[in-house]
Amino acid sequence: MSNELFQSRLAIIRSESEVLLTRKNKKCFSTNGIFNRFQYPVLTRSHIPIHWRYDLNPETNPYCMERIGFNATFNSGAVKWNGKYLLIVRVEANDRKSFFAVAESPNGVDNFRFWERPIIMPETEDPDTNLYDMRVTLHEDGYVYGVFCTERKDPFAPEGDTSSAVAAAGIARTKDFINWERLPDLITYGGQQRNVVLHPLFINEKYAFFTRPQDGFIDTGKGGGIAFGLSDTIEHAEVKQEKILDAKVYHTIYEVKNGQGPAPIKTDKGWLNLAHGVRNTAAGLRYTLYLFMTAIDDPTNVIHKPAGYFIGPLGEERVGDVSNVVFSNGWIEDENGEVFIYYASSDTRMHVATSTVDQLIDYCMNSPQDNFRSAASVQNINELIDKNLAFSPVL
Ligand code: BGC
Ligand code: BMA
Repeated sequence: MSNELFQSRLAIIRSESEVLLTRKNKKCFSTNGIFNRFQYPVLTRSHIPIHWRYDLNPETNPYCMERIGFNATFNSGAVKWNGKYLLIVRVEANDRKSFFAVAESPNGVDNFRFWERPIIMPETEDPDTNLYDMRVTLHEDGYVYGVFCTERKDPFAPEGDTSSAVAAAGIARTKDFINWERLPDLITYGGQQRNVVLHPLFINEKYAFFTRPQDGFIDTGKGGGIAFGLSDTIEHAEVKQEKILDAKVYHTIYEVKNGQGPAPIKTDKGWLNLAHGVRNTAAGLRYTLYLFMTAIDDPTNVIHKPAGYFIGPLGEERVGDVSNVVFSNGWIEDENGEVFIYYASSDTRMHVATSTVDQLIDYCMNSPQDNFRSAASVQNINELIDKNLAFSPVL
């Protein structure tokens, strides 16, 4: 086997990768004026480093073939760290296993590059089958925490059922995003847990978690809704009581289930919360993102909640491994008040949308709320029309 094939293939693979990794992203015009989308996704499976995929020795890989294939880069935690924008990406290989890896950008919108290796996340005594959807929290105790979903096969699944699983919240902490200390999984009493998020502050001197209790792995059952609860310690985290702060509701975008996105952003008007809501359709589940605000002195008291979704899957975002999904578990508030909202589309790729704290507050405080009936929605529209006609009768 000639070395030429290897060398020429590798040269093409390297130059195409460099073009992708250094491509500038462009902010798109925003008709809604609430946030701006960008022209390109910020991360795709083609961003995965070449040395994770190919054996680079022509002797042992004469055809220059991929030895390990990757399927998707999605649902990423986000944090600004030493002036760089970091995503803690859910990477999924062709074998369907997810793991975490850090990708870094100088400006938050393009030039994201993965660090040298994926994160080596320590296991507990009961090893995880799959890990995903990390929320990063810079806690006032001085640590950076990653809270994520850990999934294991349901030990009580009937014989032949190879799908039923148990989802729980895994907890790990770090000071450099390379070395992680794994702590015991969160104990709760409301069934299964996905979408658990650590609040950045001590509340009543305790660690505080957003949770999402549900009866089964897929079915929320009697549970469901974004909940909140306190734990005495983080080393053996246990939430004895979960209080629902944002329930699922019939005929809304969060009818079937919902969950907190990233840790909330503190503002002088209250906490900004980003969440996902799920409804069922004949074509399967549809995931959209919504925003709401809670009182500054009580993160469980919802004070503003615009009707409907904030970001829904649009155009190419609608298609992927799990189509018709947008999901977010990471955002970054910059020093100048700009907010980078990182969202994945259809369990396939990562995007960014930008806005500002002021715009997001304005959106939350001045958009009408859902009053849960068609007639009430029409009333919201008519109130806006009346206001506009009074202001400018010649419309
Ligand atoms: C998948 C998740 C999904 C969950 C519920 C898991 O096995 O990895 O992406 O959210 O199932 O459908
Ligand atoms: C889940 C989430 C995500 C995923 C979504 C759609 O319940 O936890 O991991 O994006 O389903 O498949």
